[in-house]
Amino acid sequence: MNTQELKHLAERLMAEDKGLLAMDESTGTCNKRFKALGIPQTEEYRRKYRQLIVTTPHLEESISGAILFEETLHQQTDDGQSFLAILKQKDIIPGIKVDQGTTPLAFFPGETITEGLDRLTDRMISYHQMGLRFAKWRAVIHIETDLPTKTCITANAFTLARYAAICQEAGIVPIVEPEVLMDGAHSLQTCAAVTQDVLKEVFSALYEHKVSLEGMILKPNMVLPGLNCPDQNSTEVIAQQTISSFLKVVPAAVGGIAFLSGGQSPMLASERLNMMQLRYGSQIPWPLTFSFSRAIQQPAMEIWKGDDQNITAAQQALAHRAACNSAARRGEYLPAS
Ligand code: 5MM
Repeated sequence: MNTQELKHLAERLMAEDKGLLAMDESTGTCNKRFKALGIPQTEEYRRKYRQLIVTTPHLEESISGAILFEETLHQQTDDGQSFLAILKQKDIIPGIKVDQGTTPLAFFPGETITEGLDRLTDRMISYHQMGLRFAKWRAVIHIETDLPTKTCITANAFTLARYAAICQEAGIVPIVEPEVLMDGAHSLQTCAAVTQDVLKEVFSALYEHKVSLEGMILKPNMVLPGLNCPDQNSTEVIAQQTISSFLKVVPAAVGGIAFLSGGQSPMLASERLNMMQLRYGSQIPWPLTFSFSRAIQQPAMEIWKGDDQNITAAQQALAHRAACNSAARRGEYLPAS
């Protein structure tokens, strides 16, 4: 493992004013989003959609890296350019989602474990040869009565750490994504407690597995009340609780923190990141940015709807949300824009 090279890569991914674009929806997730908008759920339409994204003008001004799904790696534009080549021309670092999704955790109803460690070393070596320089693995934690269990948290922390070590051995920066879901009626305080418990276990496992913290990026949820919680807290409180939670449990050496949006509206996700930068930007030890999927892509997908005539307008919407999040990273986002 070349720790200096990994650190340098993490620094490039966390470059000032920029963030990450998650465009790594698995086929099932992408098709679900297409179905809701009446877009045909075929490989060709997924290719057209990803072509729209990678050819968006000015995307590189706000985006330092793009997380891809396996299917996209081998796809090309209508005129035969590979998506990977287009991203590299724009100086957007290509990354890859390497987990293979979640499956029920045996004996723990309602909880899941993420799969994908089998032959991961070989896959990493070939991804590196293709020019991919970072990867992503998502673990999912549900909050319900009596959930999450310690067993679920520990099992997911272990697999995240195994994945991260395998990445670094192959010269790939791991994005470590333990997502505490927003689903449910739990309070902000519950989300804060669970998020801290999860991150404590994750960093303990990363330490045990000798993962270089400088050469990794954490992709966490913001600390939020559940979607059905009657008390929806203000942006100020969410920013304060999120930052104070991370200050307790995320080591200062970590290469960066890049939030997932998790189902927040695009505007709220930008507003909350903006507030964190505005109030706490000078006090936090890590670069703090975004790694959104829905909160960047959703408006563009809704405009596109699978129709070529809508490509330009959809690309403008995509570039706009990316620019809004870049502004939020600087603490300069204008709410409701
Ligand atoms: C939580 O999902 C990740 C971030 O996306 P949001 O900003 O929309 O929350 C996202 O990268 C996710 O991991 C990928 O879309 C892959 O998800 P699936 O469910 O397809 O494996």
